[in-house]
Amino acid sequence: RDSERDLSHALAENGLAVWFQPIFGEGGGRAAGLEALVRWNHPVHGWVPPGEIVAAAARAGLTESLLRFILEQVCGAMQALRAGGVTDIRVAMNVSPREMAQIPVDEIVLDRLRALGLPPSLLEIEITEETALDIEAVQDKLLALSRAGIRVALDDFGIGYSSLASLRQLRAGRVKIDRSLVTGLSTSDDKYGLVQAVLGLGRALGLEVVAEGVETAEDLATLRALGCPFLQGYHLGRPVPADQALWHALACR
Ligand code: G
Ligand code: G
Ligand code: MN
Ligand code: NA
Repeated sequence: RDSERDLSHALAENGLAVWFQPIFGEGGGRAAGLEALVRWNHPVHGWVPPGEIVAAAARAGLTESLLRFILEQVCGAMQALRAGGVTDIRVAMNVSPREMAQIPVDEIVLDRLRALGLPPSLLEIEITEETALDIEAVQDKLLALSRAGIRVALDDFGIGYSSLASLRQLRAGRVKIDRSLVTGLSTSDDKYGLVQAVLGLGRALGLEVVAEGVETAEDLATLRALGCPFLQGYHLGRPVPADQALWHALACR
C-alpha cells in the first residue's frame, strides 16, 4: 500500500518527528518528565495518528527502523537536558506490545544508551497491555530493561486488559491512569472513585501514579486534593516539537 512506501520515504527524508508533552509533579512548577509522541504530517493526508504509523511500519517491515528513529530523538532530548544541567527529567517513550514482541527492544535501547553514555535511569518505557496474551511475549524484555534501570510504566491503566497481576509481571514502577477515567472526574462520582482507588493502589504497592488527560482547572484541583503525584494533560501542557519542549524544560529551572 501507499502508506508503507510513504513511511519508508518519510523515515529516510526527515518527514517524521517526535514531539514531547510535559508531565508535572503535584506541586506544578517545571516538568518532572517528558513523554515522546511520534508525529507524521503526510504531504497529502495530513497528520497520521501514531497508531497508524506504527501499523504501517509493521506492514512495511520497518518496525525496527521506526523504533530506532524515535529512540534517536528521545536520546537527543536526554542529551540536550544533560548538556543544560538538567538531570532530573525523565523522558518516556511508548512501545507497543507488538513492537516489543517483534524486535529486540531491550538490546536496541540498552546498546544505544551505552554508546551515548546516557544513564538508563533517565529513560522510561510506556507499554499498553492490549490483549491478555501480551504479557508473556514481552515479560523477558521488560525484565531486562527494568533490571538495567529503565522504568516501565503501564499506560492506559484502568481500561482494557491491564490487571493487578500484570503490574508485577510487567515490572511496572509507574501506572498512567487512562484519560477516559480522568477527564471530567470532578463531575463524575464513578470516575472520581476509580481514580481514588488507583491512587490507593499506587500507595499500597509503591507505584508512581500519573493522571493523564487533565483538561480543566477543576479536574486539576480535584486531582491535587486527592494527592495525585503526577499530572499530564492539555490543561497543563500540550505535546510540542522537541525544541520547544526542551526550551521550556531548560528555561523553567
Ligand atoms: O500522540 P497521540 O496522543 O495522538 O497518541 C495516540 C496513541 O499513539 C497513544 O496511545 C500513544 O501511546 C501512541 N503513540 C504515540 N507515539 C508513539 C510511539 O512513538 N510509539 C508507539 N508505539 N505508540 C505511540
Ligand atoms: O496512550 P497514550 O497515553 O500514550 O496517549 C497519549 C495521547 O494522548 C497523545 O496522543 C496525546 O496527544 C494525547 N493527550 C495528551 N494530553 C491529553 C489531554 O489532556 N486530552 C486529550 N484528549 N488527549 C491528550
Ligand atoms: Mn503514553
Ligand atoms: Na495513556
